[in-house]
Amino acid sequence: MKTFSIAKSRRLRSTPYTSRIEKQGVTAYSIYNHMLLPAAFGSIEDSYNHLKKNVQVWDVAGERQVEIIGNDAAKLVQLMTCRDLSKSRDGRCYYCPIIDDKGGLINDPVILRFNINRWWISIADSDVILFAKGLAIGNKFEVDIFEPDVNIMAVQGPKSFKLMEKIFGEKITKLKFFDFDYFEFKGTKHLIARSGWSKQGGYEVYVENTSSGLELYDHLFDMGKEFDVKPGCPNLIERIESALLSYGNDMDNNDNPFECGFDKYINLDSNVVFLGKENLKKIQSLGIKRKLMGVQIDAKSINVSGSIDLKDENNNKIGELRSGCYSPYFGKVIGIAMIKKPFWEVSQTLKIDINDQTFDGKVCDLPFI
Ligand code: THG
Repeated sequence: MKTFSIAKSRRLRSTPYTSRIEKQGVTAYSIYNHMLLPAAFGSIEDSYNHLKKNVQVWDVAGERQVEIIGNDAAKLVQLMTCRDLSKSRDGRCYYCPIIDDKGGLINDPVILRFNINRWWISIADSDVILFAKGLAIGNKFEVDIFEPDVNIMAVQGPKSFKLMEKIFGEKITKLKFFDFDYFEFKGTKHLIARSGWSKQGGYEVYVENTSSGLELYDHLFDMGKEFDVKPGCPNLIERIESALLSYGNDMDNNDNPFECGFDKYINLDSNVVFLGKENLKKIQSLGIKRKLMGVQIDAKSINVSGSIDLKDENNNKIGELRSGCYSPYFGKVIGIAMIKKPFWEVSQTLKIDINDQTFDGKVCDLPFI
């Protein structure tokens, strides 16, 4: 098989950690917000087993920040999301679907509130900054919108708590899930949140001071030897088992937040103003015709690029698989699929062709575990 490499350029951005992870054995990249996002360090299954037991440091600088400051900052942030942020508070993160006027998903970021006039939108892979600027211009909002030089480093896994305590002291273990605060490392304050794109626990360091951040990166590996620290990255198997959705893979602008199971982040009853509200009300009253569900397939491997049709026994298409992997936990392939009504019922049987072979599967709830 021919192998290809990614041609780097200014348009395809490196991160401050790239030279380090290349020395540490990164074997695959994905591209996220026009930036390199490591996708593998050797075997994804080995990394998955390691992540569930130990601690890893991840270069997730591709999770870019869109900073919004100014007197209309709160108005603009609220205009973009169907989640009611009127009772949000400073120092907290909020997972929020961003939608357009039709109710189509634009992104599913984590939104950080510093104060009512300063927010960061920590984005998944789409150009939210352009959408935000368009809305601000059209509405003549008094805001500044820009991408600050912030490069997130995630520390994930059950031993992340001990490792971070060793460096930042006991105070960091008191940080609640989705809260953030500043913690000092050798005289430099770093914004740290208890969050991350795994369900194994951990932190995200929003590095603004790059040289101190790189020193911290190296220090994590020095101090982490006793916890078997390794470089890692968002892990396909772990994130599918945990049903952490990936924008662009599991859902995109053609899907609405009800179809994606975001019901608890949709507030149609409060009087907050956001784009697409009337259309979401319409969608809610008509009822959705498809939704994201889990599937389990009696196969030992799968490679999803694009999407793969799911069929019933009469070969009618009942949905499409959008992400999938072999799960060591279940001993079979699991995946995230958009399934048509009425086939979305748990235990609905299905067929799928993988590498010219047909396999049986069934629909199940998300998350798998
Ligand atoms: N961290 C930060 N930015 C990000 C991501 C991140 N931007 C891109 C991408 N990931 C956005 N997508 C998600 C998806 C899920 C979660 C976070 C970001 C997540 N969900 C929890 C869950 O589903 O259980 C918690 C949700 C909640 O309680 O509100 O953590 O990972 N900085």
